Amino acid sequence: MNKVRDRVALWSTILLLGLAWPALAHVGSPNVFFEGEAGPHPIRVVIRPPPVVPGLAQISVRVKNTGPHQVQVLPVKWDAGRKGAPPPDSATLVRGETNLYSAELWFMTTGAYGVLVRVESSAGKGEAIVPITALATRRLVMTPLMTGVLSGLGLLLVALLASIARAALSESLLEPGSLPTRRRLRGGRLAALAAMIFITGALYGGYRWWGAVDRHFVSNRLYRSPQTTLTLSERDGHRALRLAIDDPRWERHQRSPLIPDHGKLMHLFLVRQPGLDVFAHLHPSGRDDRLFDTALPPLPEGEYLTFADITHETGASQTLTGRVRIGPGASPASWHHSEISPDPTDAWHASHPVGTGAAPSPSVPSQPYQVRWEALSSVVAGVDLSLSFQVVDANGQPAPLELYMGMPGHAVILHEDSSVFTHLHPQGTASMASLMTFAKRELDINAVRRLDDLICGVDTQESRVHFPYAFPKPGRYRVWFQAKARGQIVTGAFEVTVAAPS
Ligand SMILES: [Cu+2]
Repeated sequence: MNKVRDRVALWSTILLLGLAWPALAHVGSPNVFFEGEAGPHPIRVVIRPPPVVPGLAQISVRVKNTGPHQVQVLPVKWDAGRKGAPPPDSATLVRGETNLYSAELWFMTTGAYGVLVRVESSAGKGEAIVPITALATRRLVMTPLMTGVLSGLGLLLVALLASIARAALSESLLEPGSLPTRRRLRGGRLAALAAMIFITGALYGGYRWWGAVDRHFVSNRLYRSPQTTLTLSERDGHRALRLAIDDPRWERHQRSPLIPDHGKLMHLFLVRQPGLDVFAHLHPSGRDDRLFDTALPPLPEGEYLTFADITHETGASQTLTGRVRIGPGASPASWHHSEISPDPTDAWHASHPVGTGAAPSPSVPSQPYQVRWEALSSVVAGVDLSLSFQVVDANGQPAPLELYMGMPGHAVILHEDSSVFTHLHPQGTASMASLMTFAKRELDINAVRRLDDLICGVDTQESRVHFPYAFPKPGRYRVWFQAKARGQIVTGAFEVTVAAPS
């Protein structure tokens, strides 16, 4: 039986080592969306990460001007650069389409990648880079069928091995046609027994080894959102929130210097449970590389889920998850802090609980501007969409937008059961710090300048902001949009029910 277990263990190991899901900074939303330019070509790129690493990612590139185009894609590992990358793959035109190209790309190891997209046509040529972080996030279990088949084969092998040992001693030296003596027969049985003892020992060794490999994978290689602990403290009437990254895995493996995204080391989102009715977007400052403090706005009491977006200097980005209870009155001063002034880009918003459609609760800070979400005819999981928002004033007139942290707008998407969390920009799902890190490393200076213009110089007179996205699974979602109009941060909360694909 141990042989069976060993075969099972061996195959599990092979499958397990091969199985690694590239994931994003985001929670439960692995696909990467990018909207930008490759030279004179406006493009929209979707990368569907492979189920295994090494594995094939599906890449689709829609070029929004007339072709024919030549589209090439190339994955560039953050520490290897373009010189360490294989030759680029050509994307092929999808049948029945005039400007949609698709390709498959190998991701050989986990870590931060930039996917170079090169587009050439009679209009000229240009490149864009799309960051993606490949990480192992799932552990495969073997199906009962596979277990049965491998167990049967394993048993057969054990029986064959024992019979070979028996035959070797009792029959191998016999003349053709003669019978083994009684002594040889007994020797054969002893050999079979010795072989069984040897196999049992070997299988037990394999079983122990497998257990160690599995534990190492689970505790070191399998990616989980690093856990954080949040504590509240009040001193002299100032409430402050401290986020501590106290995941032992962070200490061991994931610690690498952070870089600011939109000028902030951390973007911390708080969402009240279970109604997802109160939303805050705060910017803690780092006290050291695992403690982050921020002033707390006057949020109503309740249980809050927290999502903290950070970007590493490798270009990899992560979302750290946690929860915190905000009490009704004063909180004890649990850690020492002097007055922490709120960041001017911090904002919070309250709306009706998701699914109720009730009137906004009275704690809503009054806003001189309103956000409108352009209705979508139908929203189906996995279908590419453009989420479009507009900010209007009290008279319904478009409000001129200013850049809010270097962007015309930000969108945050959360599934009702909090299994999906995404922070979007008009350029897509990538953190802008990742995008700029890869662009500066891999693109020429003109392309970097162009990207910079694109990110910071979007025409905001229209007061409309679009985000590329596809909801990863069916269910009810809350979507927040944030922008800045005449110096005021404007937040709008919406909900959408996403249907299962038919
Ligand atoms: Cu932020």
